[in-house]
Amino acid sequence: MKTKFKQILDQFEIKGEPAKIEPYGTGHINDTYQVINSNTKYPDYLLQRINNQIFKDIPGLMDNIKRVTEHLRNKLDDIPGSEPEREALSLIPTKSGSWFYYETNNSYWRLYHFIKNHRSYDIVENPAQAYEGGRMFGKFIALLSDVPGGPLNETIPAFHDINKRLDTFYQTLESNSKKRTGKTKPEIDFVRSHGTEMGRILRLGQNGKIPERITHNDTKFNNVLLDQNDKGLCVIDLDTVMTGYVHYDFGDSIRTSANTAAEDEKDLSKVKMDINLFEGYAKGFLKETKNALTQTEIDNLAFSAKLMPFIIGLRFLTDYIDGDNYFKTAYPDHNLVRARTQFRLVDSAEEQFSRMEDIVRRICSE
Ligand code: ADP
Ligand code: GN1
Ligand code: MG
Repeated sequence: MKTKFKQILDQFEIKGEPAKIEPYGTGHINDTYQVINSNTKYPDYLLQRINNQIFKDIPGLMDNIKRVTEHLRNKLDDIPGSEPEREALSLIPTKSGSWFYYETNNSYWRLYHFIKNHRSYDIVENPAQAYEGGRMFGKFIALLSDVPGGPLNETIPAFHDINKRLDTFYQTLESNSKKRTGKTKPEIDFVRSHGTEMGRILRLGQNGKIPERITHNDTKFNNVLLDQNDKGLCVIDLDTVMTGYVHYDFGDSIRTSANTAAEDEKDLSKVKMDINLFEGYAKGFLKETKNALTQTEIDNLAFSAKLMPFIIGLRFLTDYIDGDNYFKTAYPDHNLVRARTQFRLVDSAEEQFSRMEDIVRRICSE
């Protein structure tokens, strides 16, 4: 193992001896590594270099994660049959008692227990998996409805604020500093023609028609781990847990849980909102949340399946035009490909909108 990683791991209260470290997962934001223990009786670990270009207040972010994981563990302790150590992330403290290690070269590191024997999917294969994802993200909101100690820190200001996202997009377009708009006319037109409609959830929130809740805000399907039987195990990637609307979590999940193709599928004929996957996800999510949600929240869930692919497509497109400064990319047009996929999903959700509304209504009346 490289001396650099040895030195970092040595800062944490780990058990056993790290034998191997490998890059891990397909996240777009942090640098993630699996740390294998030389002694199988001790845990493996998940080391992350937190992206401090994106997250400006790392102590505040880590304080959120500490509060949220502690609260989840306390709640799970009271649920018979739960395994709090596998069903909630657990941070390993540093030897000096902090939840992260600041390295002098402007790097912030954290360490979790690695949750063994999990499955993680970038594409959902069947409605039963979608159901489990929905159940897990729904339960996450339910369990976090009473986190003590006041509001969480806002780790990315205005994260899902559509007006701010549109403003940033138009400014980026205006400056066009990387001269990258040549191939994007259809996508720019798509933003222009859909932007106003997408303000609905934010307006409802600003007018006090829907409540703020603690939400996850990044409910991509690979941010929930399943077990070896495809049952929901643990919600991960807690960097964006903060105040939001339930629609952000429901819609962001649908864009991956009900998509028949990968988020960056180039062949748009494969990209579709699958109504059976939608139904599976909605059943799981609403099983855990429907008693707590208001009628207005429920009435707008189907709409969020259009909003979130739109917002995230808009962010991919903005990042493409801006020169790929935010999301990790594997090739030059990657963000543009992702944006096209998301906008295709918006269209597909639009085509099936009344069926989605019917499904939500039916589930809530059962
Ligand atoms: P990013 O913000 O870059 O998406 P994540 O926190 O989602 O980073 O982590 C990246 C990947 O690492 C996840 O998609 C998952 O596969 C894996 N992962 C994260 N935390 C754990 C954990 N505690 N145990 C096992 N795997 C994990
Ligand atoms: C990022 O961190 P990751 O890869 O799970 C992003 C989400 C996007 C997603 C698109 C903090 O999620 O908002 O929806 O990529 N996270 C952040 O795949 O911006
Ligand atoms: Mg992730």
